[in-house]
Amino acid sequence: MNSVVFRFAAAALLVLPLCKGACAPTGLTVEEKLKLLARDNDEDGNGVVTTSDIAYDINNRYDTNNDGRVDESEWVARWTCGYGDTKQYARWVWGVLNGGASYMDASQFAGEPFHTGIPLDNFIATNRERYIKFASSG
Ligand SMILES: [Ca+2]
Ligand SMILES: [Ca+2]
Repeated sequence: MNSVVFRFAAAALLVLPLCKGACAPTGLTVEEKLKLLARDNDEDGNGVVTTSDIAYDINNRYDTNNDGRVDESEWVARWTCGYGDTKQYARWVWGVLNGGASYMDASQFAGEPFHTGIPLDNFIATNRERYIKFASSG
């Protein structure tokens, strides 16, 4: 193997775990979690959460077995690792968003409001309300 290819392969091995494996610290405040959610759900940074932002997030941060869809265990793994949330909260959000279905995939986010895009402030406000609602549900 020539040294350029070797260095590229070595760099890829270093970066890969950071893409799917690096976890947020536990004990983040809600506002800190919301900043991470904003970053992860507006991949292109244009201030709007769109179908393509969500597809990127699902494919690169949730679908760890690369079968094109997200199951509850992948969802829970992402929320506990990515945001330091509890499994209980992750499962609750899964239920809120997925309505009892077994899988989630990017096609579910192809229509409105994601087609036009959700302003990031609204997206964050919705997620803030979920944290508050869950905390108050005991
Ligand atoms: Ca965007
Ligand atoms: Ca999957």
